[in-house]
Amino acid sequence: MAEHLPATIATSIGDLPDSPKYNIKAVCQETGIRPVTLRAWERRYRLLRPHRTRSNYRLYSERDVAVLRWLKTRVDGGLPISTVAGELAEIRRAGAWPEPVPQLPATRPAEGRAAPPQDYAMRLYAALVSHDEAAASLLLGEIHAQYDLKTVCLEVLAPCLVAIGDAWQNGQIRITTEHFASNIVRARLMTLFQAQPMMRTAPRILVGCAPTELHDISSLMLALLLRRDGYRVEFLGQDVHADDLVEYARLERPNLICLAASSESAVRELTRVFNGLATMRPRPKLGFGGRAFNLRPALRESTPGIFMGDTLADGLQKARLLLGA
Ligand code: B12
Repeated sequence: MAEHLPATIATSIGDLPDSPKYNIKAVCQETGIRPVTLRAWERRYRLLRPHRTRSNYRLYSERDVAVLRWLKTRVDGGLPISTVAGELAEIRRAGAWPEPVPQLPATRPAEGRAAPPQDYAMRLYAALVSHDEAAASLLLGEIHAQYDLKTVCLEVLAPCLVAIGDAWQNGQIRITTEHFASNIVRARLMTLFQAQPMMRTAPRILVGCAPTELHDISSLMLALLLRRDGYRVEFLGQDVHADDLVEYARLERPNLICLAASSESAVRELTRVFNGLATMRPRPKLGFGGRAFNLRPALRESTPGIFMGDTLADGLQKARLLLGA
């Protein structure tokens, strides 16, 4: 195919042209969906009705391709196609379209059976500590193609970061190496986060770090997984500004604000923000978690708001309980 399928981001899938243009081979190459899967999705869930040529070959429009990218991203995130098809039908019944998904660089699954996640964590660790960015990037692509997002975050990237932290603490790697490695992982997570479709009508969550807190990778993972679960998530990153966040929340009225803290001083700052937010009416749900609360469980009791759990998986579950699935 001489011409590449559209990589630009329209503001709505509905704005994209619906004229027949691309054959099934081109669409499958571009979206990474296998032809047999695409035909099955069409047949079972009536997701798309591509135009037909005189010889009965399917021809897809730019809009069809954008819908398929949206479906594939949600399915890759771990949702069953039946659920995603239901979501699409609901959005269309409301006369709307899903948010367009930016195109990620294509990743190809490795040949044969996937290695266990801990093997990937260690291979990624080796590539990162030797500053081999090309190898790390290839591995990250492979990992993403093999596992759902939750496994990627919790069973590959998190253990890899912990190993990096331990090596730094033991003097086996230098600070520069730790910074290099964590920035590569963070950049990848940010790309994945931005590639998740944003659900404008879903409950709204702000995720970030307490004032002074710089460890924002775990919050980014949480934001990514919550967005993958269909919530409307904004990621605020490191060191939120206490007074400004309170003002922003008064204007935007999120349903849940979730902040992380890894040290006791960050917990004190978090308490200050939450005391400010507690005067809001209606009051958003205020959630917290992070390393500090795991190292000193007594802090869970003395901090205002809701402890979201020891792990990011607990945090996801708690958000579902608080806001509904
Ligand atoms: C990358 C990194 C940094 C980067 C952060 C970059 C970034 N953008 O995030 C930088 C260089 C900025 C940094 C700085 C520092 N770091 Co640092 N860092 C790390 C490292 C290597 C990885 C952190 C990480 O992302 N881990 C992966 C995540 C997934 O793990 P986690 O945060 O523990 O999260 C788990 C739980 O805590 C929980 N969780 C976390 N957040 C949330 C939120 C919610 C809502 C919920 C429910 C659960 C939850 O879920 C996860 C498990 O599922 C760790 C090593 C480690 N063991 O983690 C050290 C580590 C955290 N850092 C450490 C230290 C000491 C520091 C510094 C003080 C160093 C210094 N002297 O300057 C500063 C502090 C800066 C600050 N003001 O915050 C120590 C902390 C020791 C301690 N007593 O707690 C560690 C453990 C390294 C070590 N082995 O000693 N660091």
